Amino acid sequence: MSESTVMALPPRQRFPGLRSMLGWGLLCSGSALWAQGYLPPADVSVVGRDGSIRATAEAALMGLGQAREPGHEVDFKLRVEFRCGDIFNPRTGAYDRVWLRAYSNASDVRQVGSKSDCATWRGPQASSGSTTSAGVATPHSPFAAPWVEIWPGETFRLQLQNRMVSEGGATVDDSCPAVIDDHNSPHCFNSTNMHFHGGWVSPSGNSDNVLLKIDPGKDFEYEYNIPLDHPAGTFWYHTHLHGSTALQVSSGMAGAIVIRGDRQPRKAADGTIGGGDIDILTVNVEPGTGGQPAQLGEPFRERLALFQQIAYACRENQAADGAALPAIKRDGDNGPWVCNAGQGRGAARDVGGVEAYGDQLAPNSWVDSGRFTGINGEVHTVFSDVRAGEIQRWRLIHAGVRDSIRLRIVPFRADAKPLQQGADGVFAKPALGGLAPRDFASQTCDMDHPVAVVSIAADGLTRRNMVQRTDAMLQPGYREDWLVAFPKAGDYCIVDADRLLTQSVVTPEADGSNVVGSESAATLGGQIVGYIHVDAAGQGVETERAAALSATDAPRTTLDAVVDALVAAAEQRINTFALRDGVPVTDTAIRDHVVAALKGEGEGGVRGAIAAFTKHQPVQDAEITGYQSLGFRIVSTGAGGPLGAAAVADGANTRQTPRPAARVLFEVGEIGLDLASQRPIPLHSQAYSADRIDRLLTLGDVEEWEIGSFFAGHPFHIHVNPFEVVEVRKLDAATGQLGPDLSGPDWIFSPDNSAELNQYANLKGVWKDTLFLEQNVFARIRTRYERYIGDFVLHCHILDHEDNGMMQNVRIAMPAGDGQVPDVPTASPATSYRATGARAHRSHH
Ligand SMILES: [Cu+2]
Repeated sequence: MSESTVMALPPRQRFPGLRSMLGWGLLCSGSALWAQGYLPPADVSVVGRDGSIRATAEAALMGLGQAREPGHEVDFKLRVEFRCGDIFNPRTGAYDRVWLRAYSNASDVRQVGSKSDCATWRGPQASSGSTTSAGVATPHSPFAAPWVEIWPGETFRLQLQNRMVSEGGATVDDSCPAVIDDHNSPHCFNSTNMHFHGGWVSPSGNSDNVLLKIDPGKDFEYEYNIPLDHPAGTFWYHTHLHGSTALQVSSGMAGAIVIRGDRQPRKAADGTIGGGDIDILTVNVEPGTGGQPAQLGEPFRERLALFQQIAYACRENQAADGAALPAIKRDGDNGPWVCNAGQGRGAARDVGGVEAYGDQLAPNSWVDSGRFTGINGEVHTVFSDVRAGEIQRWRLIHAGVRDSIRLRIVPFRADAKPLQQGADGVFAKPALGGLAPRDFASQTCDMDHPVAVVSIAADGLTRRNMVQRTDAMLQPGYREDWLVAFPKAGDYCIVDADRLLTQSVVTPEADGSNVVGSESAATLGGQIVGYIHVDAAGQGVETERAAALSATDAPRTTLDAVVDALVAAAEQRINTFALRDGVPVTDTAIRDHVVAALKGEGEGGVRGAIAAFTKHQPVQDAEITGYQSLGFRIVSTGAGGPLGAAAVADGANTRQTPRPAARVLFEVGEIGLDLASQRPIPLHSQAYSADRIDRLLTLGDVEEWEIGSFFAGHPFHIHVNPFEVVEVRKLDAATGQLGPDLSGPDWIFSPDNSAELNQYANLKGVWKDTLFLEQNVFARIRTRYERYIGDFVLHCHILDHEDNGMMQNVRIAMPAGDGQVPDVPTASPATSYRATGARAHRSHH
């Protein structure tokens, strides 16, 4: 045995009491402390190990934060069915009735059997209003799926029961023809399947296999084996059947998967320290002295925010001549979508639904709708159970379809009316009172004084360095983990701040016709998406921290406050127990390394460095075995005119709408090089075919990909193996030159437009599974094809683009003895941008 072997912390189960014996924090198997001090997000239900959904107060009793032995199963039955419910409408201050495809706990009793019953249902409205007080769950909107918690080494067994049946109980789906002549036209709205987004699990068989189709009336049992070396972090699950993905996700069919971990950092043979779970540092170790201090030794309290765009619409009774579906009801000719609340004698209550692509899930549809991005199945959720000076971990998941979110937390304006808390402890949701959403936000929220937050993870994977920021640009599929400490008690807005259309998934139209109300053609956003009510600080460290953060003279930064807290945790909780020649000794090398890195005294000198808690090490040049390129584009066939106009017809090729003469195609291909102009051009670009393997990759290879977008912005997402962002550059359309690398640590603001931010800042070296590509942006990413073989997909995470064909089949195959993989029919020989001179092209910069 080498002289300085530092052992990982032995599993607690085999050495009971070891941790407390060595002073590594409080071991507590009793439930009372957990319940008192560590509430899981009060906003969602939780799937426990035995598969039951627990109300959130109960969930606190289930021992969150305690390691479990490998080999356990989280066994859960999830039903997909139409559900009746209510969604808050801030324009009216009332709730709109909806009938949506939704996930629900299979043990729940169905309350409403049909859409017509839903109209008259005296439903859960009274209790669906808030997700707030004291961790007591309210029976809330069903339009967010339960939060699943897993530990590495566990099996997540998920029985999916497809109970999406038509009004009479029939399993026949009239959107699902017996013979599907065009797989890239949305179809089969009542068929479904499941995807474990970001999970490093097998894509085959009963695991994360999105090529399966689960038809109405059928059950299927998924089995996800979470490997022991799976990173801990924030992941999610959602439906992923090509043809109905956007429609179902936009009905709320998405939920969070939180993988927990308590692994100590370890030293690899090459001396690299890594592989720890940041969770062991996100713990309160500094005692308070009374009041309601954070409980010693307990994890920072967590909040989960699953952002959704539920694009429900109510329709007129009669379809116009030639139209398959009646028009969407709206306020005036171009106002927001409306639903009749059915107040007054004889008035029929409208029931909203998500039933079409052409007018409901298209490039301009979300902005056109005037609907509001919701959180955890609700619109304008009020978060409470936050104290000033308390550090909380916020897990953010963009589970929406049709909008980007520039997320920012800002305080209420001094002259704004505070949130009103009812006798039941529930905060009332303010109504807009006739104001446009942007005007309401600017009258309520102090947009110019954002709360600084510290980002510790992107797409569930812990960053190498914590980053303090005020904004996160969340694109569909993205996740962010934040450590948040509010400087003062009071009310705060969660806003979607101003952002440029070009940075967004909303495709601009030249005349601005795809924006309504107070939105301008240049920018979107400026709206409230939720609220936070912050209570006074607890005693001790919380009071001190809040005072330091809110000091008028030289306030402390959030990053400094977080570094202090994590250093204190590291000093208590990083293992210093080692065996040297079989003899227990104290070895502080790893602890000292972690503390120095946090303080900015380690290699690189970056304050807040946490690379010891990352799984993925940077891909070195020498590792690279090959290259791939990928380009997204939207094209119009026939006399469709320029691409900008063509995009208007996006999604119109549904069963509801006669197919236009000029077909819009959503394609993925490679990046070629135009030799004359020396510019990147689309190569071998085509829409999805289920029968074609577009990329044949070899297990064990390490490749660099060049990925870009030739028209509109698209979030690139690939299943199974995440990728490292190496660089991001924008092509100057005028000169054909690539601009500077945008992925460095600098925010780059345009001097004349405050809405412009660089959404790629601080992404260099970050591992992700989804990366938004603005039009003409080209990124280099690197990835290792590790452990898993099988067929899976990559696609644009604007999910109606995916349904329309912006997807490829990928196969990772086992190499034969000669190192080659067996032949399969592939799209084309790979003659890529890189292979034809892209390196030279790049090297000009
Ligand atoms: Cu796209």
